[in-house]
Amino acid sequence: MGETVRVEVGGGVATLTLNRPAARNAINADMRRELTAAVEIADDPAVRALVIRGAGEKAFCAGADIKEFVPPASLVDAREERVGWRWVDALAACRKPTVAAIHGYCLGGGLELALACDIRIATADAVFGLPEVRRAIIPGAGGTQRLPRVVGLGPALRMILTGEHVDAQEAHRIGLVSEVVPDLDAAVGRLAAAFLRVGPRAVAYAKEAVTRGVNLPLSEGLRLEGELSTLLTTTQDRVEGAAAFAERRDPAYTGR
Ligand code: DAK
Repeated sequence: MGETVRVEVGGGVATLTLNRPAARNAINADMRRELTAAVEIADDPAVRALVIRGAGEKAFCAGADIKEFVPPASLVDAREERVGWRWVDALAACRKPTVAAIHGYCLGGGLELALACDIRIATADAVFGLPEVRRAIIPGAGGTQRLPRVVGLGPALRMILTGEHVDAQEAHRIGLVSEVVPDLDAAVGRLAAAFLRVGPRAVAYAKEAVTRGVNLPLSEGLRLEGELSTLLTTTQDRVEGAAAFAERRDPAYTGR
């Protein structure tokens, strides 16, 4: 892969590292292009989970590269830029578990990226915000839609309308991150180990049931859950899971 995004695959986990530390990993046009390609690594059957991190000590990601904002965009350029951010939705639609492992600044498009992941964990130095209105724009990569769905309307509106930062403790309190950890590597390792223990198809269906279901009326969500749940009763992995339990051994899942 290129220079602005490092991609490493090992032990069933693909790690994407945003790699412009001198610019606080701000997302420029090159990085948008590289992220578009990089998220496709999740399609590799050897990859069971995707982890996103930021290079350097200061930031996960400080958002879109503000230095590329001038001059005012033509409608054509604006549309092109929008297309350049489609990887965020591709990431959100990924069938495998995705984790944003956050340290330092996580702002604007960087927080939107994290919101497109299933799980957000952070170190105590992490700082979160959607400062777009301070730049006279609004969050445009899902922030106005995903943040309220994660933390609720009140805390989301406060963050979006003021552009103010929240620290890791507050982010944890409002449910923006599920865990504040002393050691990001160790915490990522624990999550990765958990993802390697579960049935790959089951985890994909569980994710689908939750992420699609949350936007449906309850009765339709329950129907979706029922259908996916029924489908899983037809798999070899289900038989393997039961056999492994009876034989007191680890299951060897194949995704079939
Ligand atoms: N863009 C470009 N450069 C950035 C940057 C950014 N977002 N953030 C930091 N840098 C650069 C700084 O300019 C500086 O570069 P040099 O001067 O050394 O060349 C270097 O990184 C270090 O920054 P600081 O000196 O400011 O470092 P500090 O540690 O003191 O402060 C900071 C770090 C992250 C708090 C501060 O740099 C900051 O406030 N940065 C801006 C954060 C921000 O406002 N982010 C939101 C941008 S708006 C779209 C979808 C999404 C978006 C747009 C369109 N479409 C679908 C169309 C997203 C928009 C956004 O994210």
